[in-house]
Amino acid sequence: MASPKQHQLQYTEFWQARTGLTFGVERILFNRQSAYQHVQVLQTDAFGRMLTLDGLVMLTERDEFVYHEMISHPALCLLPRPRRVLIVGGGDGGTLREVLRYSEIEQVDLVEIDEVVIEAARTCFPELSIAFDDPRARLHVADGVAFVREAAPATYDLVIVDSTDPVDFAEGLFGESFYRDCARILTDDGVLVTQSESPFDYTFQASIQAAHAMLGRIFPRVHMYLAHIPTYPMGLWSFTLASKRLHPVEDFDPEQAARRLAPFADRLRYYNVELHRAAFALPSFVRRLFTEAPSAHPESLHSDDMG
Ligand code: AG3
Repeated sequence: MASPKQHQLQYTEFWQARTGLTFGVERILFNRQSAYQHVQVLQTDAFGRMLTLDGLVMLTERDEFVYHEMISHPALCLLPRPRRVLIVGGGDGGTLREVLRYSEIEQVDLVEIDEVVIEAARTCFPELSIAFDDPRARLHVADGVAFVREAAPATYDLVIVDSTDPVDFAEGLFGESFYRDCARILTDDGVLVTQSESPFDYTFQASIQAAHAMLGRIFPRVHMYLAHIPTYPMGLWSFTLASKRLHPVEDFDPEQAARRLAPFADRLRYYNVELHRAAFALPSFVRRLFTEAPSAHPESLHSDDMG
């Protein structure tokens, strides 16, 4: 009898002590300890190539489109005349690729702290890193917190924070002084979008609430929206859109958005005009994160209590 195919290598991102998502690994394509983090690219059996930073899944070939489309297009279709964009993080190039799809975008500054991430993308993800070669893209290998502190006021229509989880050196990208600098460098209609982890994950609920409260002290409008990302913890992911004036649903003009998307709509695989509204409709447990006090982790879910 033929023996079942066995993987010699597996990779697990642990979400909690012993719970996580495991990938079959065919080969290790890139493996480097940078000054900031452990950067790996793995060839997986089911999700294509996968980029990880310090053991956390950043993207896979198979589902990166969800994250990169959703961190970019809702804001770009909301804004009446987006011209200049700042991406903080995003050294893989995926967010940059989405922003540059719009011919009206004149300049995109991308500030990535870790040049090894850029090198991994150039080596293993040419379909993402090709965006770096666009003449409208300006790549800065620098600390995003310092970059926004030093940038001139009212420079950008959109700031996108495409960061890893709020740990270690990335923590500053989830802090109030950083958000204040983002508000300062945005134009009067400006919008800030950040990736904001999974609302399903107890460990991140408190940081989601804290970030929401901080942003609410700085921006008149703060809204969360959701997308399904199979390879991130819990598979349900959130983004936060903070805006100086525009309401992401009430001020959204579907006809303007459809016109804007028309030249490349057939290349998008997640975002569309109907989905825009749907993404801002939140499940009740997520809505309550913003109306109720942070709760302790429900200990009754712990396996020891199950007998
Ligand atoms: N940045 C957000 C990744 C967060 C994932 N967290 C996790 N796996 N625990 C992705 C960068 C893609 N441009």
